[in-house]
Amino acid sequence: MRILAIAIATALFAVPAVALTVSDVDTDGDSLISFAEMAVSYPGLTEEAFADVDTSDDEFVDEDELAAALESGLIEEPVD
Ligand SMILES: [Ca+2]
Repeated sequence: MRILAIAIATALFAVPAVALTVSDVDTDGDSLISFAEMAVSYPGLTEEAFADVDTSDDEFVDEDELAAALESGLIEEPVD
């Protein structure tokens, strides 16, 4: 059991790079991130950068777009 616990702890610490989810940024609970919501977590965010993350061009960033942007390094985990 001790080995299993260590393995789980290691796995948890191994994936902090893609830990940010839409629910962390979404403040109105619609499961989408608007520019205004994203700017709260990323104060320096420009509309151009937001448009790069919003690959479907619908003015909202969804879970897939957020994950893709984090994975490609387009955006980083907000530091707070
Ligand atoms: Ca979108």
